Amino acid sequence: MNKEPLSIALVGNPNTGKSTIFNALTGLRQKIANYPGITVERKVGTTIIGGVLHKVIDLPGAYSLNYKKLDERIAYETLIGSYEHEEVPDLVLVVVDSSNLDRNLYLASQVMDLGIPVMLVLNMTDVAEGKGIKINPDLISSSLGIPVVAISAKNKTEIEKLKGEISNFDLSKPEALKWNPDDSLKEAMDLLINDWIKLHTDIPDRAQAIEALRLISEGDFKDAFYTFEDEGKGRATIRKAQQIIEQGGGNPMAAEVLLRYNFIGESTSEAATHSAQSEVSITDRIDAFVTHKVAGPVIFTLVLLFMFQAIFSWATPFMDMIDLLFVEGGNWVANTLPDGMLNDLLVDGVIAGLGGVVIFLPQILFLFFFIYILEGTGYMARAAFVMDGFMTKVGLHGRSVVPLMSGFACAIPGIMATRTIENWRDRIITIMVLPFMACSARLPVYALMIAAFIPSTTVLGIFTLQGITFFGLYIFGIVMAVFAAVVMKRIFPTGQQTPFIMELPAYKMPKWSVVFQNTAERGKVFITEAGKIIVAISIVLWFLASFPKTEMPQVVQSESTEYDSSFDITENPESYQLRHSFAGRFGKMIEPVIEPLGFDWKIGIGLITSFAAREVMVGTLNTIYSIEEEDGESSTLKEKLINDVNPETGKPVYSIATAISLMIFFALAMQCMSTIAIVKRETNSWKWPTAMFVYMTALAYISSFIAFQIGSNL
Ligand SMILES: Nc1nc2c(ncn2[C@@H]2O[C@H](COP(=O)(O)OP(=O)(O)OP(=O)(O)O)[C@@H](O)[C@H]2O)c(=O)[nH]1
Ligand SMILES: [Mg+2]
Repeated sequence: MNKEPLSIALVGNPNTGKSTIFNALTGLRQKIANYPGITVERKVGTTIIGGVLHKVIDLPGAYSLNYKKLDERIAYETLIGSYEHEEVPDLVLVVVDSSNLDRNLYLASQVMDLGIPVMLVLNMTDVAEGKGIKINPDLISSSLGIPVVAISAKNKTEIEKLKGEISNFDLSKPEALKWNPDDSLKEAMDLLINDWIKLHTDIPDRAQAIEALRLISEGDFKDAFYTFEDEGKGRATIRKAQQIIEQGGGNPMAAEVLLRYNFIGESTSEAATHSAQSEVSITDRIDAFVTHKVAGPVIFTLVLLFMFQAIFSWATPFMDMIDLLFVEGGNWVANTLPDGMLNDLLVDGVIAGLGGVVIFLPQILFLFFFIYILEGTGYMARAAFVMDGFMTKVGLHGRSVVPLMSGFACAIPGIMATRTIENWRDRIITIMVLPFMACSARLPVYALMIAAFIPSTTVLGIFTLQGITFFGLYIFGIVMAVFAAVVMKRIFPTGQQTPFIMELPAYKMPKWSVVFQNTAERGKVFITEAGKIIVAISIVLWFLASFPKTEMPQVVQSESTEYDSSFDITENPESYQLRHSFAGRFGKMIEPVIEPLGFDWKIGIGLITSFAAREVMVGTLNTIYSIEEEDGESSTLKEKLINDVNPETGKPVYSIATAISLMIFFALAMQCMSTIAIVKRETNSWKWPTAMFVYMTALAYISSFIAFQIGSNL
């Protein structure tokens, strides 16, 4: 029994179930999905086994310790003990996909070289069984010389079995290098370790062999954990080590790989047997169609079209219910509380602001529900595969597809997911164009404008004009992202093109508990996070829009010298008050700037507040229009927008041209502080977020200007 608290790291190839095991052990909810490259950060949790509290570290997937990408590097640094000077883990669980043993064991054999206690977790035994693969864990264990446990992480009792193995694990230090490097490789490794690694890093002794092998096959170092006093000498030493191998008749890039595969082959040839059924798997049969050159992109487009049409129409009944709830709730509060400031603040400020946004919860939930299904089934990886050729042409990369698709939910996880892109130039371009993807925060604005101003005519039997406009806005975002990428590709010198290799995972039934929990989680985040900002902004806004109190002049005053030229006898006192409030004056001040886009000062106020977060726009409009509304009347925001009349011209404030111009502005402008912050963090400089803000917002202004000028002159 292990009585000491351990730090246990989970490593393995991408998509092998590390995070699933992590979640089962710790009770946390790391994101999991059926495609490689979900986890891009370390996550730490704890688990109690036999009364002892152990630390568990979930790591991004890696194919090998010779890392190429930022996410793989995090795994490597953790294992060699150079991650923020943290200790090397006490125990490593190498999680492998049992249905794909050979390739998975490559990494396992590298990890074994680190001299850390290793346990092999053969996961997805259920999948392997389905494929007719039989594995003998004991045989693998005896030939590799490490404990092996076979489980399916979906099964609770098997997780308990894993815990039992951890608890009984023998932690004595294993011998290093079970495979035999040949003489020249050994000599080259010694040279690098003694003349370079020991002198210039604090990598512990037992991890030095692995670092030496990495340097030999890479031929260079490009990383943070070296002290670079003597870079030239480092390169020379690596070169010398490579020459030793070349003189022995080997190839420095392949020497380790070949020897290692021999070792794995010998150890496992008997351990896994395939039953002789060579029938084409279901996955292959589906893929013949889904990844087809022509059918693939068509299916991809249809999937998106269906998804956005469904979001739009399925959510409507729920949205009507929420709407009713808030309108009635507002009325109830208005009639129950005594008249006065608190009443106004609650009804016109908080309830109106919040209601304006909560109403979009059903659409947000449907959006995430579909995204989690696409991720859980494994379709996401197909989307990347199908779009790779196109992506490369426009200056992106196959690996950009998944981050871009995540951008439909929110730019922030999308930007994090770009860590799986190897090439810095590809990565930065993907980050810079990603916020064009229509994120869920834009959804409320789009939905409001469409519901109010686009007719709900049926098209082609199942689609509606509203649904198609909605889909069109998503396509517009994609087109702009592509266009921006093409331009940026010209600006930035082309780096070396890295080939696109992404495994297509087997199709799986999504784990429904994961889909529902995650969807609910996102709904909660939307309500609480957006709710917080919106309540705060609503209160401030209510104040700014309600003060200073101004009395509307009486009609008889019209002959007096105090005649207010902007005064209009059809205007009600509430709207007069609003125009003369702080917010109204401010809106009026910026009106000249936004007027050419078709926006009045009320929209202007909304634009300003929405630079904090886009969805705040709707709450702001709701607050403003509620304040303006005559007491006693109450209608939905949609109706208020349709009926709003400009007192100076007597025409409706919103025309279709205004609505379209506004949607275009929201499609293109960089109105999200959190995105700016994450881009700063991921690129480590203010240069990129600043450039992003300027170019996106300028593009938004110009495009809305053109759209409105054309639209209103038709
Ligand atoms: N059938 C089956 N599916 C599993 C099992 N373990 C995990 N999965 C599924 O496999 C997929 C990948 O699981 P993750 O836990 O995200 O894998 P990961 O290793 O963390 O992936 P990366 O973070 O991308 O490296 C998900 O769809 C899981 O639901 C298992 O034992 N059996
Ligand atoms: Mg993971």
